[in-house]
Amino acid sequence: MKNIFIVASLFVFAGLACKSTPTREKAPEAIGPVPTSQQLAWHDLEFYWFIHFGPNTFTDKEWGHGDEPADAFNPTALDCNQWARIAKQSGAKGIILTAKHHDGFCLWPSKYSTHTVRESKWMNGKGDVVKALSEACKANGLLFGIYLSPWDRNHPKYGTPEYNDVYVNTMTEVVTQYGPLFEFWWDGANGEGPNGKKQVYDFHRFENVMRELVPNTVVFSDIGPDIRWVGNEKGIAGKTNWNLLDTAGFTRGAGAPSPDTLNQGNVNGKNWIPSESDVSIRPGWFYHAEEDGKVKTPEQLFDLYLKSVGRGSSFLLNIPPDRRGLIHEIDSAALVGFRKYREESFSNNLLKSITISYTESSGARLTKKFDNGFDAKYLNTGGEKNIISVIPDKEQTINCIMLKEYIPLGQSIKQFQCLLKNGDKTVKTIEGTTIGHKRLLTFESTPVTSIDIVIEDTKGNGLISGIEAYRIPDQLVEK
Ligand code: FUL
Repeated sequence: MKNIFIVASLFVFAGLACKSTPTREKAPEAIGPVPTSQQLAWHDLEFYWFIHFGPNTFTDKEWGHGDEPADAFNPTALDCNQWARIAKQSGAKGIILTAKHHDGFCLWPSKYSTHTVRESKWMNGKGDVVKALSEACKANGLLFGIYLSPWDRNHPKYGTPEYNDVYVNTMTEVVTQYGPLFEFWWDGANGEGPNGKKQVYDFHRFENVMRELVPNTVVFSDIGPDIRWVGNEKGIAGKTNWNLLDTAGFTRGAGAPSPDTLNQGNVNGKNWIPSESDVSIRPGWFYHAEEDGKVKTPEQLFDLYLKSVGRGSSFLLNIPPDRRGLIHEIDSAALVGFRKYREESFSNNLLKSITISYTESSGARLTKKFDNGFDAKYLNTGGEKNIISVIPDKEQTINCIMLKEYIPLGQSIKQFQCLLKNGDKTVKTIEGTTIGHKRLLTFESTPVTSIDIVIEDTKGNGLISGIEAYRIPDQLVEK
């Protein structure tokens, strides 16, 4: 009896094993470097502000010399809550403030400098812009970040080894007093100090201090460690944009890889260092009244959004407060328009009720139905040359496709096509290279009954984790 039971169990077990083996999906493996949890959270922010504010605002300079009197800094109606309110309304997720620019003036009363808000007449020397903005961000549900220029044209120690101590001390002050910080910005500009000397920065030490004090803060510089510069100040990422970068043999500033490499990343790069696309809403980084007529339009801002976020990068948009210490009305109107365009464009996903069929990693052709848009974690296609057919329940006229790749397991898609079909006919073919965090492709409005996404070339898995389509206002289609 016992033996019969054992034999019967074996049959059942063998039967189960046979049944499941041929169709079993292979769990995908990570391909190459993967993001840290902090980097992943940062990818999701997509759009946040830069604020350049300081003596330059009042002296009409872009690069102050460091010898401006502290009293030059004198906003008449500074209101960090107004900045944060407008940032929030614009849909930004955070603000990075120039706590110190190249002129060395500290927007907080640093113990390690004599060129600070404390030495100015503003609020009788009792003001602290860094504190005020960090509090305003918290109150408005925004993240806060700090730019602290290593180049300092004021500090007497600049150009000597002791300046590295000064930098570490000021960095320690801001990260411990005004956190939590989502991002910290190391500018690559490196010129001479007031003593005519150039500094040899101890970035190795700076990095260790950051990691020790604030391990959750992502650190930006031309070459990371966490986020890289996009290689231009126009806010434009490469159409091919790898989140990977080789940094061995390179240094920050002049020793960084070429702007082209920073723009596109390295296909087989050894480190996960995604790009951030920075640009100012005006020609300058600081406010200049004569640029009031040159504020970017909502259309231009939307175009930059497509060329940064839509290429898997992030959009760091600088909004410089004026001499009152307020965001100018013209800038805030442009931001309202930009927000409206994003809402109008992306609030109605036209691929809500869809059927998707694709070949999964075991080789089986699967069909899945979605009633409220594609919401699977990813399609485990196994990375073979694969056709993912997306069929909406009725014909849809679209001019924008949004794709996402499952980046927690790395970035692997090198080339893809979207075939827009009507009936059996392919009416339009859209070519693309990388996808990464997000890829927005825009084109002339086209009625479609299905879309074939063809993964042409990948380094491995090619895990698609987002598929949406939209009809955006025609004038916003990327030029
Ligand atoms: C550059 C600086 O020299 C500019 O003044 C500005 O701060 C920009 C964001 O980075 O390197």
